Amino acid sequence: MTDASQLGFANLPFLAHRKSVKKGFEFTLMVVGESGLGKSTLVQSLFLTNFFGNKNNPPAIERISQTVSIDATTVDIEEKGVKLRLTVVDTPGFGDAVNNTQCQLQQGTLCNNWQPVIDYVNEKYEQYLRDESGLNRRNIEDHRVHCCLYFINPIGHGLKPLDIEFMKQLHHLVNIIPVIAKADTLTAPELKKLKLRVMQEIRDNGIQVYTGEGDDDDEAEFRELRESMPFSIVGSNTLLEVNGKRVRGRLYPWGVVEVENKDHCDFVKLRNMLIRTHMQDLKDYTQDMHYENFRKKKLIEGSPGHHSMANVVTAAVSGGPDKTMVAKEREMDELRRQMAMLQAQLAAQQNTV
Ligand SMILES: Nc1nc2c(ncn2[C@@H]2O[C@H](COP(=O)(O)OP(=O)(O)OP(=O)(O)O)[C@@H](O)[C@H]2O)c(=O)[nH]1
Ligand SMILES: [Mg+2]
Repeated sequence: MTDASQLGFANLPFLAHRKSVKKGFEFTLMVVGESGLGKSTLVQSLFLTNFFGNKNNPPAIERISQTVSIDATTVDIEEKGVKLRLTVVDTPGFGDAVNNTQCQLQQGTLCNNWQPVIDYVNEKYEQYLRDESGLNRRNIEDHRVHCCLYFINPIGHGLKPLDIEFMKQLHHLVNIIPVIAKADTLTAPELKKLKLRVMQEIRDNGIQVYTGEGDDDDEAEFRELRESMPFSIVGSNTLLEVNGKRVRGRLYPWGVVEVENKDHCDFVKLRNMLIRTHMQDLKDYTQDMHYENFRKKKLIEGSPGHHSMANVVTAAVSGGPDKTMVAKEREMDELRRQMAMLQAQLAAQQNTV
């Protein structure tokens, strides 16, 4: 059992492997969404709660200013000798309604707010791919984004066109978990209604959010995840006194909304899910689906017959007879990649002899 001040990642089954224990593991979380929805506040809430064992040393309250660039913060956490390197990537929120309208009017299309985010995710895949085919393959640092929290405006009565477009641009690239921002501004029935509406819109628009695969063993956990989605979030960088205890929360005339109270919002549920129950699954899905797609695309782009390959792909898509050609090209690419890796390994061995 873990006590409240521990994250519980030391008990993850995959850590039974001695190597993982020694080396530790890496996890990167990204926050995206409209400006002013509390992304930076949540990042701070994540880093400042007793989550990281610093409950006896609460930091001074700081005013959070608007985020203007993509900003990654990394913390090393150790629990029972197991190391976790957690990185949280904060991104600038996209514009307010006025700016977006102007943008649509000027360009006849929605602003391309997602490009820096997409570039960031791709850059990390690119870096991993380079390292993977390099000589120092054993010590690769994994900076890939394993999970993206997508913030939804609580007063929007559902998804905005920009949310839909943004998520569509991202869902094949990274695991998306939608969250309702500033949940303290809604009543319980309003929140319930909004949650249902958002999930319906996500389904209607063919957006694939992360729900985990789920097998018999962890069925209950996956069910809980699906039922809680989109998670309701309250963030705060203020410590308040409630019943003699110092808690992170937001003060209202009628009382305090506590970030870490399960009856007030889903913050703790989300945190447990990310760090304890679904971290490995999020990492696996990133590796097996998102990164693998990226790698294949790169192989096709990088192959000598890229242009003829593009024609082959087009022919195959349009129902032409060359589907086997595409498969053969892919096989060849894979062989080329494996050859390159073997050569790199051989070279590394020769260097160490
Ligand atoms: N009511 C309420 N207010 C919040 C919550 N989280 C943040 N805020 C407030 O919302 C304002 C904006 O918060 P930020 O964390 O800067 O928002 P952001 O999403 O990072 O904004 P950008 O950096 O512009 O993208 C601040 O005044 C916060 O105190 C919340 O859960 N509930
Ligand atoms: Mg911010």
